[in-house]
Amino acid sequence: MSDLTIWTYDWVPRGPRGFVRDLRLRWACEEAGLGYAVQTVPFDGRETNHLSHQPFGQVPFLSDGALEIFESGAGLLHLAGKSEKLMPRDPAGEAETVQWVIAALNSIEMVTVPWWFLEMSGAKDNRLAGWMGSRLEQLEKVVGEREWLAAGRFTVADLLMADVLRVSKVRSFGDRPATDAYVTRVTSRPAFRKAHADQLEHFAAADRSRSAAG
Ligand SMILES: N[C@@H](CCC(=O)N[C@@H](CS)C(=O)NCC(=O)O)C(=O)O
Repeated sequence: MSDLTIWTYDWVPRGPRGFVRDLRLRWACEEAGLGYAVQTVPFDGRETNHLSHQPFGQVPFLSDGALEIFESGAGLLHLAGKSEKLMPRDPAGEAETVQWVIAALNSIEMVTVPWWFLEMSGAKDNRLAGWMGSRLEQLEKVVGEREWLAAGRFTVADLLMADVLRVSKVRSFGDRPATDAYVTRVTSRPAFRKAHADQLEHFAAADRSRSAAG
């Protein structure tokens, strides 16, 4: 019996389904064969209703017994500490994995998310396009030269980078065949497919109970 609980929203609109970041933690647990439960906080009133668990009112957060961790990257590193399947144990392999986890968050997602928000807001001239293009081009070179980001094997860094990159608007921004192949390779893993299907089912079940409640 595991003490791991992944916390997500009780419901979200259709748009973000399949992309809510609890999927990162589900996916890591599936890869590692770690048992976990999923529990929810209300989506309505999220700005204020669970700030003691996630100070920005967001999800996911992870609990492991009495320990609680917010930020999906921190949750992933916590899970990686439990399983060599997510991160090698030799110092060089571990350092490389952590480095690429931070790069996924702080060099790539730090650009893709604000770029995506501007796109979604209908900005005609997205002023982040140049920055976004150069980061994605640099990454294209990296994944053109290696199959996995760190330690010559799948790690939690690939899980996170692929999750950042698989967003459809990001995928359709420019032609980057090595990155396309990389994202396809990582998201073809059975653990991703299960985590993705489970998240979709979680929110479909939420729809059903909302309509049953009238
Ligand atoms: N940096 C945070 C970002 C979390 C995040 O953006 N969560 C989204 C769902 S994927 C959310 O809760 N959005 C609702 C909101 O911001 O009000 C992490 O990686 O955990």
